[in-house]
Amino acid sequence: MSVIPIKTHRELIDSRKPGCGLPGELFGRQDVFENDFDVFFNKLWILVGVTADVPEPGDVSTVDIGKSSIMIVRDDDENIRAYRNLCRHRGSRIMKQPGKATVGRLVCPYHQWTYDLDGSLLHASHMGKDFDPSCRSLIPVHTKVVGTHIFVCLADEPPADIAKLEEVMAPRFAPYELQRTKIAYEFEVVENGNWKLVMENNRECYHCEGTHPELTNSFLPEDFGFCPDGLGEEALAAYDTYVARNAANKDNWEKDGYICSVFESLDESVYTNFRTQRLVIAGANESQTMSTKVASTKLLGTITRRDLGDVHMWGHNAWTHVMSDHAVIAFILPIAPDKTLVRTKWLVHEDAVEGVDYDLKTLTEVWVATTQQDAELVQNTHSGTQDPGYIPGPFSQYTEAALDQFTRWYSARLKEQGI
Ligand code: 3BY
Ligand code: FES
Ligand code: FE
Repeated sequence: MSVIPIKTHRELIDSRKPGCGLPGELFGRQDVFENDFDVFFNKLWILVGVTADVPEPGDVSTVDIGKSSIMIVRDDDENIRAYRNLCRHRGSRIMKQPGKATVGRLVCPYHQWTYDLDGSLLHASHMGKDFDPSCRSLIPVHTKVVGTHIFVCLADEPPADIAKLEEVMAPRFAPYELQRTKIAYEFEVVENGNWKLVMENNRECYHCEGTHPELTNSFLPEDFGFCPDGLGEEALAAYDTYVARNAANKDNWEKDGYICSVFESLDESVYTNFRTQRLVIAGANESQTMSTKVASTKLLGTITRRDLGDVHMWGHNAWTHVMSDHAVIAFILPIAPDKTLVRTKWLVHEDAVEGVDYDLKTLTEVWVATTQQDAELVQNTHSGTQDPGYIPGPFSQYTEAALDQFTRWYSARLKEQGI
């Protein structure tokens, strides 16, 4: 009996036909998952939260990233810091489970070693006079806050090109004063699919028209590519109207100083993979709601006009939409080859009052529905890619070019690590 040799991770990547999807084993295999986790979640910058997770000094948000657990802390000087959730004594978790808490000090539940919010060890009993607490501070995690987004990097030497993301995004987010927001709602779903399928799904809107009735009320799939071939006159005229409307909006925004241009840092040489653009919203052009009008009448930051469209930002583990009245920020954390946690947070002005300035259902219904629909799409696709009969098909060069780009970036980042 002949035995088919098992392909390596690299052989599987290199077996991809140009312009087509990845072979199914890259979504299902445990060894591939572990390599992926190490390269894309342990070595690169990832989005893990927002400043409103820890609004006050002493607030702690604990996030599990694979086997690592981190504590995001607001210190007494209001700075955001992150530490490994690891006691420097015998390694107990300091915060026992993921989630949020408020503390005066960080106290290990095992032998009560007590740490200041700045990470220094303040108290450890029974350790004798030769014990030097200054060598036992909590292990810091590299942290970068851009707008309200909290990025961390678990590597010793984090990629320097997060500076580009900060340079491009900080002025785009500035008028919204995203640090003066509160979390109106959080939603978590474990999608039954590989993290790459979750991100691929997010990088195209080919599927939007057929699967996201709520989102396409306000979202324009054309923003993510359009193929004119084979369309009737009516559809072509509608596309021309869309192009003209976009151009008019962009001139109008730029005149008021709102940055609109596309910026992409997606090619094989970059570590911090991201894209941004100010997108036009359908209808009233205000917000991703069923009516396309604002969900919160208390606008963000110093904003006075409602029709600012949607500043979107993709990263390799996240997507964000910032509108005049609210922001939707989502990120993923892989759990297993076929399980990916997706966390979504809706931010409104810190003084906005539910029931007065906004209605929670109006605010959240579009992205709750969209996320549930996407979870089903990802589950179906993951399942299909694990079928022995699966043969990866071609990406649309019009609406799925970003997937090909993502796949090439994925390959390059692994190659650099010898995979
Ligand atoms: O959240 C997003 O931006 C992506 C991009 C296109 C479709 N999708 C909903
Ligand atoms: Fe934390 Fe002992 S393990 S105090
Ligand atoms: Fe979708």
